[in-house]
Amino acid sequence: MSADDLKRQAAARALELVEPRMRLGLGTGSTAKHFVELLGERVRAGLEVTCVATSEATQAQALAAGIAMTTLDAMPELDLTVDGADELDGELRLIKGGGGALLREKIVAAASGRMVVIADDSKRVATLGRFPLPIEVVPFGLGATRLAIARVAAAAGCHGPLDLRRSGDTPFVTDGGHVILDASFGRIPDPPALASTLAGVPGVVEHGLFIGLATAAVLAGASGLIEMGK
Ligand code: ABF
Repeated sequence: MSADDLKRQAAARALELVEPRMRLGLGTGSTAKHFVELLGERVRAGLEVTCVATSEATQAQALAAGIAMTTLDAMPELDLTVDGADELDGELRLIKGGGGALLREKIVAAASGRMVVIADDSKRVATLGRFPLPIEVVPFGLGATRLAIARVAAAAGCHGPLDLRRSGDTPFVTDGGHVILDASFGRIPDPPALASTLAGVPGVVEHGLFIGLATAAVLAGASGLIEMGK
């Protein structure tokens, strides 16, 4: 079975958690895309839900699929968000932001009663950090912000290059108009410590460590579905 088939399986399982009239957060990325596609089929068959997207790309996909969309301003509390992840550990701590949508993804997840992660089982790791940690920063003062991040990260036991993400010849720009530094730490020994120290650096808008946000995960692998959390 291909990685894409596994992603679709995880998405299909998460769809079973959706109930009529739920307020949903829709994630971003190739796995979340399957979820939106499958949700669209249910909506066209009569399911009533109202959704908020975590990116412009997901918003466009959901609208095209006929899903009723609103904003987090109009609907600031959500029942359930279903989103992908770049890595997760045994405590449902995540690295997200490989697709560049971490800021909206975190705001939407934090506004949700439940957040279910859908992924293929290659995303599960013993220790977070193999996937470069995305850190969204304002473009002003990028050099100073990068230095400050390197200092606080080293104090939290994390060392490695902080690469400015690019899109072709120019820096990648997020939906919020910021840029992303990808931190190749290799391992993050204490994710909560790093998360709180990064949040205190001026110029850092958000980082891709999601701690205490995911309530469950559905991971699809060759031997079937693994469900974590509640
Ligand atoms: C989003 O999509 C991100 O936070 C994460 O970077 C990515 C996972 O992508 P995929 O499902 O394509 O592996 O959820």
